[in-house]
Amino acid sequence: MRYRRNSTPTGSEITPESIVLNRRRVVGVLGLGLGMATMPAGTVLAGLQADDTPTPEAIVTGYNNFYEFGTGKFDPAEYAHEMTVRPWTVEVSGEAARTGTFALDDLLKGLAVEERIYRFRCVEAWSMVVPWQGVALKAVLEQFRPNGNAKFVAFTTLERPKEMRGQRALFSGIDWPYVEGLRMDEAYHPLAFMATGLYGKPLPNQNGAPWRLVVPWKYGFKSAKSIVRIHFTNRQPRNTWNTLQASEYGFYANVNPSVDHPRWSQATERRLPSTLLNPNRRPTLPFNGYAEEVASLYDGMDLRRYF
Ligand SMILES: Nc1nc2c(c(=O)[nH]1)N[C@H]1C(S)=C(S)[C@@H](COP(=O)(O)O)O[C@H]1N2
Ligand SMILES: [Mo]
Repeated sequence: MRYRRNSTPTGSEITPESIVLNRRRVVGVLGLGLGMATMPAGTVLAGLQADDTPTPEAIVTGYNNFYEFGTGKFDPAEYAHEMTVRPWTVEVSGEAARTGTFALDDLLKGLAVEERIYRFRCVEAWSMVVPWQGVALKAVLEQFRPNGNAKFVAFTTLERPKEMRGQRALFSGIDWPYVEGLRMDEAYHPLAFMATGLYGKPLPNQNGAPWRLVVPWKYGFKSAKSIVRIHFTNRQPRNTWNTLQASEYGFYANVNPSVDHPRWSQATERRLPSTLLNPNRRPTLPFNGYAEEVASLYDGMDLRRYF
């Protein structure tokens, strides 16, 4: 695996000193047995707090939301192997110069693979820290040369009921396929990411193989999995959770501890592993700890309204 040197932003440029000092511990937890000197130059640790350590791999790959395979947290790990991920093609459409159907391998060719250790906060108030590998979302999207009418970009998940038992279920309530979207400037932000792996291995199916969005300052539902379509558009696209329950889930969905979900508080979160006896509760941070990097994207917006 190649890591990009001098990538912007690098961990040392945009992380607090405590995190840089904490690298040895992060590496140790990853079990790589490497000293700080061998930490890949491209590893981005932005937004990590001093007590953030990667969530054990068994939890990251065993406790999932991927409704295409069922609504239970353990359904994806049990059933996602039924999805075929090779070969994988991606349809690109809308306001861009280069549109059409592409093999995923061709889209990834030549892009620098980076490691990003990100906080991940589900709207259900649990959280993890995940060591992802993948490519900057901007590097992916630039290849299509979006034009001036591209104000938003929508991402669509695979729809294949034969391999996705949750899409065969009548009670999910979801209008398949799963769609998420970002404003173009959000999509071009250096922290926006397309993951192709985690813990140094190809992305497991239950985590959204072969590639999935990772937008660390937003609630987890924005990070759509197993993407087969990218659409550039002038208008804010529909997004699945907003369609399902507009009073509970917005389009922006920036992590915001001061705006509660109608049915629970967002002020705190349970960091996995979390149990009844030890909930491992911690305060939720504005923009999930990435405010310094991303808050300016929302200058002039009422963040209580644009939930
Ligand atoms: N296609 C698709 N993408 C999805 C989901 C889903 O149900 N279907 N769930 C979302 C939610 S709510 C969360 S919290 C994350 C979970 O990602 P993980 O299982 O890799 O932790 O995936 C998001 N992406
Ligand atoms: Mo979520």
